[in-house]
Amino acid sequence: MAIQWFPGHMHLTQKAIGERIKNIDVVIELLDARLPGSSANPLLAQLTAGKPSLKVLNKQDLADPARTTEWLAHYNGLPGTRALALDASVATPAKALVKACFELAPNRGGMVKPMRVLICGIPNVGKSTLINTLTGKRAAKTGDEAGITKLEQRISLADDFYLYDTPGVLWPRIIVARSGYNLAASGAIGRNAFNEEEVALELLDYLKTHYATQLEARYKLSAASALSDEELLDAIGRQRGALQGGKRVNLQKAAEIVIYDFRAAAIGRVTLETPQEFARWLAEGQKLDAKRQIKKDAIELDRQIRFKKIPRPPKPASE
Ligand SMILES: Nc1nc2c(ncn2[C@@H]2O[C@H](COP(=O)(O)OP(=O)(O)OP(=O)(O)O)[C@@H](O)[C@H]2O)c(=O)[nH]1
Ligand SMILES: [Mg+2]
Repeated sequence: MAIQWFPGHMHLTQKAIGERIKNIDVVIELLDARLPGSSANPLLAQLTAGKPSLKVLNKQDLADPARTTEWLAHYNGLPGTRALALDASVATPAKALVKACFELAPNRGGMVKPMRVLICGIPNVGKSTLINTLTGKRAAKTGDEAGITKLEQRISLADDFYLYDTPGVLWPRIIVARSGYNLAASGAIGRNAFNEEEVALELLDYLKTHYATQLEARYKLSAASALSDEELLDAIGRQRGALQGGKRVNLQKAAEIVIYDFRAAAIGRVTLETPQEFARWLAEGQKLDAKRQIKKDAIELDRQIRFKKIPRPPKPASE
């Protein structure tokens, strides 16, 4: 089943960003380097259109370095887009962002025209951590769970440099099914909004194809790619002692282990999508969504006709 998560505070944040953006000089959108395509919020792109912006592939310490290079090349090749990769908790590279902001908005700076930077992105991607690293203080609350920041917060980096921390936002309908799974695996979706077993099976399906060696090493398996996803989850549960009633594998426990290990990079540095894969998934998602919309419109038209709200349209003339 497709994963969706859009609690009330996200709706409010979306509105708040729409208001705030008028007085913002640079937008920093944090992406998760393990799922850059899936973690890019299409709503934010609309809300922040026209503002100088910087994409930061965060958590690069957990991602596959070769794929991070590919994603950076992809984004830096797009018109008007600049991207760099970071580990939000490491100070020196994070400070490069300050310089990048002045390059993007060179007319800002000084007490009369302070630099105003909005930091946005999906839940749990590291926005507040980045702000704390930049300020060198625990100015913003952080935590390893989606939805820690609930309200916008302004933090001064200097007298003429403000950072706005925002609550993580997703979008009302995730049309790429794989994005839903990848977002859940990364920790961007509230823990009650997805089924761990389903997410772990999807994760294993990808890992056995693209990161089989790492998977086999972590769980002492052989020929992981020859196993079905279910067999793989079962074998991992057995290997890790996630058993119930003596011999049966506790699949829920096994799924939690797989997700936990992925989040901690215990399976290795893994990235769940390449620019080409994501472009394909997006095109498929859009096609399915268009079909779904046509069906929905037809049902709505039929409903209106049945309740005699509008006349039935004439049949097309036969040739
Ligand atoms: N390994 C690693 N962990 C990170 C990085 N950046 C943040 N984290 C961790 O990710 C978790 C979420 O960080 P936050 O800064 O609270 O994320 P946020 O984007 O503010 O989240 P919300 O406020 O819930 O939207 C914390 O456990 C951080 O320690 C990074 O670059 N690498
Ligand atoms: Mg936060």
